[in-house]
Amino acid sequence: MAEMREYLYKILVVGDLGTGKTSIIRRYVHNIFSSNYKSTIGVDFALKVIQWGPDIIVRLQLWDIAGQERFGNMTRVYYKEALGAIVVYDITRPQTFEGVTKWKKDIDTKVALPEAWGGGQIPVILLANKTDLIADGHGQHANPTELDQFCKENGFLQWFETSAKDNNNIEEATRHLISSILKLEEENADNVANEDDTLHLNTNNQQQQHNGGCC
Ligand code: G3D
Ligand code: MG
Repeated sequence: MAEMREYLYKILVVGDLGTGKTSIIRRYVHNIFSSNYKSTIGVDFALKVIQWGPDIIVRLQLWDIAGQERFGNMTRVYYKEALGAIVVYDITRPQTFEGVTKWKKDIDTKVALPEAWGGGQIPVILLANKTDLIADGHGQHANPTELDQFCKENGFLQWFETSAKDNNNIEEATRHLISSILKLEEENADNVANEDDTLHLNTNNQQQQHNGGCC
């Protein structure tokens, strides 16, 4: 039987205030959507444990900004050791799309892949959130050609339309991000100094969810 491998990945979730970052994380980790969630100032993180095939377990630590979005950037400490990121905008508020390039620049200037992986930009996906509101006449679907081009020019791995409310596409988007990190992991498996991607975090505040069962 193949040896079990476990990976812990820190993933940042950024984007302008009110775009749905916290709702996406809550939907993905706890499978709930609540419109009365009140955010606190600071940083929250949630852990999702994923059985990725028969011999790989991925522990995804999702970092959520709580309140500091209004400054438009985060400190280097927040970005430290992240291996992937999710940038969210709200399709009903075009100005939040303007924030997307700013957040991507913030990521690219403050964090890079581990030296052992050759450095370079961490994989980032783009989420066009709140698509459930299109049916109510708010916002519109993305133009795939335009958004493909935007992703290419700005170094995004891929874009996805999502709805935290309807639980649409969040799982798929996250799988895409994880598989790109795992690919890097495999490509660099022979490189030593892999301690770089091991996180040494205070786990006291972690909310842990094992695929449905609460612990
Ligand atoms: P943030 O963490 O990026 O600041 P939140 O954003 O997750 O707090 O969401 C901001 C508001 O948008 C919340 O509404 C939340 O319920 C709503 N929202 C988030 N995602 C979706 C979605 O996919 N569809 C719809 N319709 N609403 C969404 P309130 O009213 O609590 O401010
Ligand atoms: Mg929030």
